[in-house]
Amino acid sequence: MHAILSISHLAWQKFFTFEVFNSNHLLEINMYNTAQITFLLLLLSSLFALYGQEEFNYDESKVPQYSLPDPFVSQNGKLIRTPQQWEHLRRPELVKLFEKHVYGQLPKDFDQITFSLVNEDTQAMGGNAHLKEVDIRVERNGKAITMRLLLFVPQKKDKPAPVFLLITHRDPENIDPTRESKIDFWPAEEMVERGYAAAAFHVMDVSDDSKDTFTEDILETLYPEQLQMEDGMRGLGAWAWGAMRAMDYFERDKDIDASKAAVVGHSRGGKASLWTGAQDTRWAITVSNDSGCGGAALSRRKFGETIKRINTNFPYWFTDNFNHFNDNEDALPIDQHLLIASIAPRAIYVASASEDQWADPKGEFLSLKLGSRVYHEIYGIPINLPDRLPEVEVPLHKPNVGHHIREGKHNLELYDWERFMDFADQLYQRK
Ligand code: GTR
Repeated sequence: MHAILSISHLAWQKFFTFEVFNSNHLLEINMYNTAQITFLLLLLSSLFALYGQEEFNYDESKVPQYSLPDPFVSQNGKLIRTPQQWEHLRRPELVKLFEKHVYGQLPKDFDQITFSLVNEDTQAMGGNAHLKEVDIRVERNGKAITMRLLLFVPQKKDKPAPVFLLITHRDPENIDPTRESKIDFWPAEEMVERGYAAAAFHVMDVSDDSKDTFTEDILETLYPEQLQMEDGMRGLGAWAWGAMRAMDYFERDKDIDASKAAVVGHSRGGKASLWTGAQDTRWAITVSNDSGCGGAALSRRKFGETIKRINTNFPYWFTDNFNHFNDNEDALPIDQHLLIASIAPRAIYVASASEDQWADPKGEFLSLKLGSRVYHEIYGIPINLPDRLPEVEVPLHKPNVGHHIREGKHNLELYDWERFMDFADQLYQRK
């Protein structure tokens, strides 16, 4: 390494040997060094490629041997067979394990919550929807934060309406209440057309998606003690907390059928939606889109993004304890199939994109297949997912368990939403 650094030092010195001819503004690079520079760049890029291959595997044959914790055996070795045992023993213990090692605690206590309708339009979307912009103000120990919930309720369909809530970290333009911007990332018009209320909130209202500012809002204001704890709440947990406050509102709005509410998230939002669904049994459907590492994908496969990489790049998403599993996945007492299992028997939908290998579509499907055994073996819901990864754009819609792989890149698109709505139609027996 030292040798490489010395070569590179020399080369950079030469690279920057310019001769400037002020008179005619010509800049001339010392060409006799180009051969050495080219050699050096080639050397460096092959070193980076080597490192890349080592750290991020995209080769199925290089997935390590692994064994996964069993959903049906409790921590003290008890066999889990009945819904009673699942709901009172295994599921709570799994949620606790995810709190301790992955996402951190999710404090649910506060002193007061108030909802204010700050803007509405009963003729939104050309009369098809009732727009409500609601400020949700939460107070604890004399301090308060406010998050904004955006909601379009269909006007021309039966009410109360089932609802899809999107947790979003992307440009707020994606959830434009004026609808001057209509982006397929949140196709509110299509949802309304199909009789669903479209709801969304931006994560920056509860915890900014930035390592420098994520503590502002709920962490410093409402739950500062969490920041001192190794298993304290961090960014993803705060976003799940936000989704739960949106649910608090749905339960009070007579236009919304809160018993038919789906929480949806893309990528980092998908990790948060899974955590929401595992924590909060009020959600009828939990949807994860391209959630990958720390979301639906099995960590032990080490395919695409790894725990070490995600903790390094996004140190504010997971609780501090998650760092213990950097390059140490086998030591985890859980894997992500058990997060999916924790959502059972409520419905779960996992969506992937064919070109999104970073998020490991196969690992996401395996996790869904293994986690969804709970529906079958504990609740007797006939779900037995195939061994093979389903074909691209051949959705698999079983009772309570949905899956598809969209053709294309890492994104949330109209195709994905249409499948989520098909699945909800089937679950709620709507046309
Ligand atoms: C990536 C990150 C993923 C995923 C994604 C996203 O950079 O590595 O885990 O969350 O961002 O949120 O789009």
